[in-house]
Amino acid sequence: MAQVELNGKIVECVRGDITRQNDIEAVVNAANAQLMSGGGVAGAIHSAAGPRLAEECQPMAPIKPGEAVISGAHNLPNQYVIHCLGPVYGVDEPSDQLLADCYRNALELADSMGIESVAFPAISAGAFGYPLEGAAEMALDTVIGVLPRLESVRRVRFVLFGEADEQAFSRQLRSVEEE
Ligand code: AR6
Repeated sequence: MAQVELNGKIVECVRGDITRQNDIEAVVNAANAQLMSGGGVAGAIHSAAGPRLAEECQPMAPIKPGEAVISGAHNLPNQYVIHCLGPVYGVDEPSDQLLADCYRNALELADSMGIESVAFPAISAGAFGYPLEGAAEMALDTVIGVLPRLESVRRVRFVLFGEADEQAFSRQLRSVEEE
């Protein structure tokens, strides 16, 4: 685990399951364009939230790469789910900009709703094939760039499923701290 405080706001990287972040107001889904269940994060979030999540999301679909939309969290232990469609690496171009758009749009949406804490998975780093180190760098750089101008968001947590993911994100966060 790695944690830094930047002007009173916390950014942290932990190993865990995005569906078990009980102390976080909004969790982010690495969604598909149709906002339906799927594999990975989307499968875990929809099965923990229950079928009413897909029902609520249906009118907002389809979404485009880089876009973020918000719904209730239903049976998840959170208040909201923010659904982001990450880029398919090497297909949705420019992938780096579209991945940055996901993090920025999700945080700005959370802030516009007065949300104080947001947990992200490693968007696009699973089925969508984004290389881990690049995904970690883009995620941390974007969040740390956006956070100072947000009014309500005070805590951003990255929840990493695997050990290699947790290490890559934590390393990236520590490198920010050292600057
Ligand atoms: N909690 C936290 N992280 C997780 C979890 C979990 N429960 N499960 C997987 N991960 P992915 P993408 C990690 O594939 O690349 C879906 O099928 C995983 O190890 O969920 O944006 C959708 O329907 C990886 O590091 O998201 C879309 O079609 C990261 O979360 C497509 O996959 C993201 O993996 C989206 O692909």
